[in-house]
Amino acid sequence: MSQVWIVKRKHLYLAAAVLILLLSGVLFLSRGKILPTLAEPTAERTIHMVVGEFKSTTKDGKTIEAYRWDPGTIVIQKGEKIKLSIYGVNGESHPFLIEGMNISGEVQKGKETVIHFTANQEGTYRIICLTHADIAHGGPMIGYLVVD
Ligand SMILES: [Cu+2]
Repeated sequence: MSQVWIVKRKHLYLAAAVLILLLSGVLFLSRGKILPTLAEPTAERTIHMVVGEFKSTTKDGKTIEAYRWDPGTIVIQKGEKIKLSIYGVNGESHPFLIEGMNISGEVQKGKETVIHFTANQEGTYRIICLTHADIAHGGPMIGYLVVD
């Protein structure tokens, strides 16, 4: 006895339903893969700084120098997660604070200092080395974090 395939309307509906389910499943999964990249603006951004030194000799033979944060100004988006990495090249130690952000730390020669923060308020924040804060003390070692 040979079998005869009888395609009923009911079967077509069932096949269509299964196909729609499979397609929506594939779309849902691929959508899930795209979403994390859409969420990326909240990821932490790394900014690199170096401690350097300007040094010169005046006409009368006097050596003058100033330690510096380099770059001297960084621009941050309001609400952006920041990883600030500071590498100490010149000078043994630079204890610092960031005004208005309740952040402090120390940069040492040959070492990387890393700080994490999110600036939620617009403004210009100074990063100040407490040892070299002005000209009289081998500075001004002051940098500017512009949050905008
Ligand atoms: Cu310093």
